[in-house]
This record gives sequence, structure tokens and C-alpha cells, in this order.
Amino acid sequence: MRFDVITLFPELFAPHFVHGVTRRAFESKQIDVRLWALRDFGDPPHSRVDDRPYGGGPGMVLLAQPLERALAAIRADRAEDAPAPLVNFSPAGESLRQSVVAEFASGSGAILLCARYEGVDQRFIEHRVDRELSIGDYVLSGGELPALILLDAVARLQPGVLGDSRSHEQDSFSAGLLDCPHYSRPTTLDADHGGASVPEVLLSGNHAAIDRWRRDRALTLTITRRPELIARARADGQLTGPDEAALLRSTSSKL
Ligand code: 4HQ
Repeated sequence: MRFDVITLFPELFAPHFVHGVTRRAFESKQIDVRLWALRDFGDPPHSRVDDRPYGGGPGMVLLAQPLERALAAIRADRAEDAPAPLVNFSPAGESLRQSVVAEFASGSGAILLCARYEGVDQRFIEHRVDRELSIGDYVLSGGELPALILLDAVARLQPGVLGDSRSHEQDSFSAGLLDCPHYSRPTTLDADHGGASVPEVLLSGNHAAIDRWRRDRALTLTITRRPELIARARADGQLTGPDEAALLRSTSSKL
């Protein structure tokens, strides 16, 4: 799949493509990321890409015309049969959830617009943008970090990126739940950690019991911290009889 990124700061991206488990997806071009410097499409004589908002007020707005030229160059270069969706990142967008990530991971790519300043001339959004996505309810200085977040979340779902192909099926969010706790050696930590040991079941070798324990811990953590996720998992038919029994135990024992 191919992602074209429109940005004033293309240099922010490269480090994210050469480290960690996602590196394989980017270096193999399984995910082919092409960076387009918006400055290259600015208005002469100084390559302007922004100007003051009509009506006054603080800050600057990204101009529609440089964006139009960048988009036309990308669309020509992609030579697409089905045009890739143009995505803008904004707090006004649809929340980026794992289901949205999964949609992109199984698609053929997108054009990602990373705005700066106060944002983009609304006419460009209305005429050209197909989808607006938000990574959360806070205000960032630009859309580059949201674009990188989407690319990272999509990259780790690509075949061969996680060592074990079951890894992402076991992700909390593939079932719509928060993850269970994890433990590794030693079995008992020193006094600074309260001499805490590892839950016995994880040392038992009983894989059915271990799976059930993990599922129960994921369910109790989720009902405690994010009850709305339990409601959604239930509505999606993701909860079994034993799951519902675990939830009843956890709500009646006020964990
Ligand atoms: N932005 N989720 C880009 C965000 C944001 C978010 C504010 C978008 C600044 C220029 N984007 N503009 N939250 O805070 O996606």
C-alpha cells in the first residue's frame, strides 16, 4: 500500500521508518511512504503556503491553492484507478480507533494532509478532504504526529511485522478490550517492589487456565477503567458466557 504525506516538515518522518518492529514494513515498501514538501507548491515569489485569516484574529491558515497543487501532483503520480482517500487530521475528526486502523491496514493507502497553524482553508476541506481523523481531545501544533501514529498502527498489522503472527490477534484492542498485565523474570522481586511475586497460574504450565486468567484480567481492567469498551464488545458479540461470568464476579467483588 502507498501513503503520500503532505507536510511542511518532511524531516520529522524519516526516523520513524528505520527503527523498531515497524521498520520492516517501511523498508520493504510493504508500506510505501512518499513525502511531499508543501513548500515546493507555495505561491511565488517566496513559496507562501499560509496567510492571515479573513475576519482577523490570531494565527495563520494554510492556503487552498498550494494544497491544490500538491494534491494534483500526488494524484498524477499515483495514476490511480480508484482515487486514494485524502485524510486530514483535526480534533474535529472521527476518533482514530483500532477499527479505523484495521480499515487502513487492509486498504491500498491514502493521502495524509498534515496541517500546521490554525488549520486549512475550509473550502479545501469541503471540496477535497474525504475523511477527518482525530487522535484525541487535545490541541497539537501540527498533523505530523497524528499521521505517524496512523502509520505506526497500520504498519504493525502488516503480515510479518510482529514476530508471532498471533501477536496482534491477542492485542487487547482486537477484542476491543484493554490488555491483561504481563510479567517476566524473576518470579520474586526484591523488597523495593514489595517482594511481589508472579501470579501462580502463569507458572503452572496449564495453558487453558492461563488463557482464562488473562481474559478475566483484561475484562476486569476494562470494566473498571473503560466500561464503554465492554458495552461495545458486548454489542459486537465479542463476549462469551465465561466472559460475562467473569464480569459479574468482578462487579460484585468491586475490584
Ligand atoms: N490538530 N488529532 C492539526 C490536532 C489534532 C488532533 C491541531 C490538527 C492543529 C494544525 N489532529 N492542526 N488532536 O490537535 O488530530
